[in-house]
Amino acid sequence: MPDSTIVPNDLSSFWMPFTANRQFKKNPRILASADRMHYKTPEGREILDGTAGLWCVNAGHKRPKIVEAIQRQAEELDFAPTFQMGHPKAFELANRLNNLAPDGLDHVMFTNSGSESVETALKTAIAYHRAKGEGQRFRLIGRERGYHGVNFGGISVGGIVANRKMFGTMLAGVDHMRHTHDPQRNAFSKGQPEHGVEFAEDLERILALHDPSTVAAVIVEPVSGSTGVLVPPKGYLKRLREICDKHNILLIFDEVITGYGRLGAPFAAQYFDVIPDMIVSAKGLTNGVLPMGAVYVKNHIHDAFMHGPEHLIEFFHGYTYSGHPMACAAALGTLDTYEEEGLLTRASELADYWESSIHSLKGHPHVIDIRNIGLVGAIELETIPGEPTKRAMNAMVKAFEKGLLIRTTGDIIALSPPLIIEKSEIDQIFETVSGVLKDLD
Ligand code: PXG
Repeated sequence: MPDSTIVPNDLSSFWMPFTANRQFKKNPRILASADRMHYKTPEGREILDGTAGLWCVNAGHKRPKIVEAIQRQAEELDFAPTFQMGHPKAFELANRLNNLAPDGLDHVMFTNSGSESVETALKTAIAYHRAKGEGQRFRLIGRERGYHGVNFGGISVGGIVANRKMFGTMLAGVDHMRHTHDPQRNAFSKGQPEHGVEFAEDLERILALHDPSTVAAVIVEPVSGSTGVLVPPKGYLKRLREICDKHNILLIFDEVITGYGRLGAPFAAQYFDVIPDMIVSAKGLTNGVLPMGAVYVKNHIHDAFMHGPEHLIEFFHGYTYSGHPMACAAALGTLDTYEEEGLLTRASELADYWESSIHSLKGHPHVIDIRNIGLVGAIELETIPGEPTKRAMNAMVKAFEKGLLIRTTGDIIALSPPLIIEKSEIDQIFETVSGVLKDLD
């Protein structure tokens, strides 16, 4: 019997994540259904998806291959353990992903989110050095303005102040490089900024302080997403790779946003031609349809654990739902869709059009910087004095009223549409944003 005390549309019980709950619940924005490039509100109003959901729906919504794969899987095998057991799709998926990842990262661990993928990679890095007899390498180095999810390891190496300040001491043994944002020299850069390769030398400064022999890994987003789309200066990632190599430190790329085609290659590692020791991923792996993450690991890291008596577990880590059959089915349907439609490279075909479209907003009211790479873009607005985040938040609400979904962080508008977007829809995004900016206080 239904509980008569439950009111179906009461919004109070759900404490919403990363949301201004009181403001939202006074004036909710509800997405009730979705198809390809569009959401629909309960009243049937169409909303163009300018953000691929939360940077995850790379193939667009309600894609038949993915829907069918999930339906079939639910009938065939709902759940199977992957601790000391296996099921076919987990191995099939790992092998398919192997072909996508850069050469040499031939092993993959499954998780259920980007945050879990980050924790998995950080733990693997520390355990790897210990397995090699270098247990003194325990330090982890992240970067200011980095986002690596919300778990304790991730916020420790992360550098977004609001995500850290409420949560006490976090992990010990963590340090941060400076971020690469330099609007004085690089404002309105198209693609990778010219200036800033020398920011990589900040890693050497930190290593000199702690001694390189104490450092296990460096983790960075190749392009920082959540902090407002910070594109790496030319040469910067290559230099980080060189410094890590020189000191036997693992380099981890957090590709939760850049993975699965966002820049025009399967991974940013290939796009920038800089190969890390581990790649952290999630989001686009299943097109956002079911929760799943994957961590790609270089062979020598995997192999370092494959010693000792064969009846013993090699690595004490994993989740109940690592390689969940439903998520594997969704990921396989997603890979089929990406491959059939060439979506993992489509961003490279649209990148020039995207770039000139977003930069046409230069000169609009409040715009102090525009940044882009692949099918990602950011428009930074001048902050209303004393009221940070308000101007961009108002832009988001106005855009939604005009039928466009955008993301904001601080006073930055971030855009990252599904990779199936057409040029006419790119036009629509920027016409709408243009109207919103002209309308803003
Ligand atoms: N690493 C990176 C680089 C991310 O962008 C995570 C880890 C964590 O993933 P999960 O699946 O645990 O959320 C992320 C997530 C935004 C936005 O609008 C970005 C994320 C999540 C929600 C919103 O910037 N990134």
